[in-house]
Amino acid sequence: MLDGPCALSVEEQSGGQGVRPTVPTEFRSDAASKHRFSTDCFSVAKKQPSKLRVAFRKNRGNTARRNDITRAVQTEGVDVDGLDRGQRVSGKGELTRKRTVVGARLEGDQIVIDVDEATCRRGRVLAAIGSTQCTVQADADQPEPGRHFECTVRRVVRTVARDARNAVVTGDNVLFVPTADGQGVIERVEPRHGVLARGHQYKQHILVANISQVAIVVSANDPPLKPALIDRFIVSAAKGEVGALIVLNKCDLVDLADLQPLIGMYARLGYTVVPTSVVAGRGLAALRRRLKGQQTVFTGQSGVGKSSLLNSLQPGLALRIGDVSQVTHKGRHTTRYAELRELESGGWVVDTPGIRQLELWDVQPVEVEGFFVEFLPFIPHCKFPDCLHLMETGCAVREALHNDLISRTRYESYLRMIVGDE
Ligand SMILES: Nc1nc2c(ncn2[C@@H]2O[C@H](COP(=O)(O)OP(=O)(O)OP(=O)(O)O)[C@@H](O)[C@H]2O)c(=O)[nH]1
Ligand SMILES: [Mg+2]
Ligand SMILES: [Zn+2]
Repeated sequence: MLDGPCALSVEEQSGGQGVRPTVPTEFRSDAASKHRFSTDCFSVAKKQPSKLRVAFRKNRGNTARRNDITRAVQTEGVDVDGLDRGQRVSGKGELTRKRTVVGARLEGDQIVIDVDEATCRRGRVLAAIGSTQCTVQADADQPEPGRHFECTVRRVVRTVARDARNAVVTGDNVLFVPTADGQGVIERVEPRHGVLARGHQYKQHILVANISQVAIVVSANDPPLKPALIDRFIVSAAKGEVGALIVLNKCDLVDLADLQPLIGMYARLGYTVVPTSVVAGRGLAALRRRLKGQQTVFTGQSGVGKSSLLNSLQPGLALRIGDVSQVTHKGRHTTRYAELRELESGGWVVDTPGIRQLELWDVQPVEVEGFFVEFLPFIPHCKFPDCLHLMETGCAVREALHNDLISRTRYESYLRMIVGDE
């Protein structure tokens, strides 16, 4: 469970008139805000600034020591009492370093760089390797529609990103300038809507941007089914404010009757479960229908068949497929980076590398309950308003669990997210 540090703050520079920081959502009193995003960075209310002061992480030179809290306190008097688990003290020159970016404005909490749009083309990032090498597909209404360009990224695009790693990600809508034949430079990343992110080494890692739903792919067997991972993905999708769909692949390996309790449980909670088998050609038409007109990211453990499913849906995709180790029953991490593809039947899909464990990003313990839809009717009946449904007396959620109104598997998933499972 991580609470991400804010690496970026933005100050108004253009005369200071008519601008005030809005109150971050965690300080608002309305009840609904409890289950919504908490935003680290202030947004500007009225006039858009022409210049921004950006406090940025160094993206060149030596990185400041990140873990030497003692030294930081001695030299800079950093307030360590205010730190919680997700935060890190950084040495001088990191969070304090600011740079003026001329010609940029804010949209919500996202910085948009002003560019000469007449000289740029619009496109979508199909794949981003290390945020510096990206394949961009020109949009349908642009010159050379559908053409792929191998693009580098303008340094300012990395500077205004909270973390250079997330400067350009798969799925981004970008403005780029073609340079040599089939090459170009990305000049701007448009504000993102719907992202799938995870925590990685105490930082947010955005896996993919501009998606409308997550297809959580699990296999009925080989590798074995892990319901806890499904629940983590459900929370992650809800946090990213995108829909979730459960794809239960490799149904040819089991008797589907054995999985009915699981399918029924998620169906009762309102999630669509699509049983599929690439081998038997089962469920593919149903899956295709669910993808039509959507921006879907396929995610799940390695070896569950994400790439195989996508290839079966559209054979021309030719995504690489690996086998599952007969010794460890784990996949071999065949897909190495997120790849976006346009479907002929309408919609876009993203194949992603298999993951071992999903670390949730920026999800506070108090908000996890809000992502478990079956808890919601009981939460107002808990004796204590800040009940975390662990051992508190008068907990209506635990009472519902004892009365079989909440499934034990789901409650255990909730517990793991609150107290950790290591
Ligand atoms: N029996 C069976 N095997 C399948 C099915 N779908 C995929 N496989 C096999 O599962 C293995 C892994 O498939 P991939 O498509 O590479 O899995 P992935 O989820 O993309 O894995 P990563 O790229 O490593 O994350 C391959 O040997 C596939 O042939 C299925 O429906 N039934
Ligand atoms: Mg794959
Ligand atoms: Zn409770």
